[in-house]
Amino acid sequence: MPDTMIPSIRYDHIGVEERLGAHNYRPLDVVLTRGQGVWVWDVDGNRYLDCLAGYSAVNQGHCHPRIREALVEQSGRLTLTSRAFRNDQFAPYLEELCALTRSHMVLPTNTGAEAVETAIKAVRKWGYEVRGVPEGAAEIIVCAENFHGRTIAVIGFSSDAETRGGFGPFAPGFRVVPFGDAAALEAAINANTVGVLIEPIQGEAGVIIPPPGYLRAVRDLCTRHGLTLVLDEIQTGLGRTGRLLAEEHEGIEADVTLVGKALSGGFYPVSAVLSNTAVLGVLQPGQHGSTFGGNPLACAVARAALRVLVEEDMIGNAERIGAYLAAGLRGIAGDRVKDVRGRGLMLAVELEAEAGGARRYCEALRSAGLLCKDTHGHTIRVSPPLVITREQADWALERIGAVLTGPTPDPDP
Ligand code: IF1
Repeated sequence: MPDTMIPSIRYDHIGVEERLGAHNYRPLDVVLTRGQGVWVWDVDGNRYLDCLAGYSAVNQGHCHPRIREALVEQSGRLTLTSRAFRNDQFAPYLEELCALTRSHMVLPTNTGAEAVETAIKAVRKWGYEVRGVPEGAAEIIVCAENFHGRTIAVIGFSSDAETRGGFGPFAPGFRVVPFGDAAALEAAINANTVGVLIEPIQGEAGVIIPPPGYLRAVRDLCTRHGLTLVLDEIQTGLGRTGRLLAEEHEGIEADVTLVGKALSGGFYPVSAVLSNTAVLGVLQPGQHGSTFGGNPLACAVARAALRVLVEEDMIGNAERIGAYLAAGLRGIAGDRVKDVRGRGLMLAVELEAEAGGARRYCEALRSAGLLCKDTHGHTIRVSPPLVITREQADWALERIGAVLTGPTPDPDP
């Protein structure tokens, strides 16, 4: 038994983390030590079904053996060259990613926010050089309740006080319109507008699906006005909603698509800016870059992450089990559930305000063996790895139903 398991000399993980770690999160008091597929185990040997999957970064399941093998193999050969030189993983990665996503060009990045920032730079530059917008006047339309990351430019157009409070001043050049309202978006278009940046489904806002036809209307508006449509698929992409990209539900194609999270297989930060038009073509040598972007280790991991996603039919499974799980959640009796939303395995259960807040139910779910995350006070995300089986979904539904129909849990201590 590892020494951290012997009570007499038990390591104080939580105490040390609280003392030495910045408090920019309030995690559940569970200390995880192992993960496999949909399951994770804490240091006391308790097993949990992971219903967050690293905010969709672990779509392929924890420690997927084929992705791990790619990481281990590449880590013994070549990990970082910088883009000052070329490496033998980059071109195959570009070919495979472009073929899968029908893209014409890729700019490799590392985190989601970095991909968003890179897209903002490229779309602005495209606006000046191709669309003829006066330098420095470019505007990008974004939606209220968006979440695109935590960098200064990105939080500057957030409408969430917790995300932006105390971090100003912010970058100009963004115009916020209500999500789901194509008329409001059209009214915001002017001579300086260069693009639109939106999530196909708003994740952090509580898995908000736009009205039918909205994304198609936004696509048509961008085409008609010659604007670049950037879809942030960092959370919705790579199988989460039961399609490779969430845009497929609406039968549209973005001009620029952002992917991240599950591109990593949950092993190593990888993101990418994909372009179906000349937008990325405006970037010339020396005008943009990053130390780790396109490194051979990231490429090897991402190639394996994409391969298993497709070869093991995780996307189809997300569609099938997501529909099954959503039906089961909608079947939960009692008066606490206000709404069940989602597509594929990007699901959310919104509770009535009278239920007392989602956090306390996440605490109770942890005691029942499920790890979920609350968002915006009253909503519980349900987004397990895409490898979840029907039996595991039944196991989860049984426990979610018991918690949501049982006695009101005590508030978080
Ligand atoms: C946190 C949220 C989810 C994203 C979309 C870009 C990014 C994210 C649609 C930036 C990242 C993460 C960040 C993490 C929690 C999580 C999150 F709650 F913050 F909003 F998933 F919904 N676009 N989302 O969802 O990607 O730079 O993090 O790699 O910041 O608390 P990143």
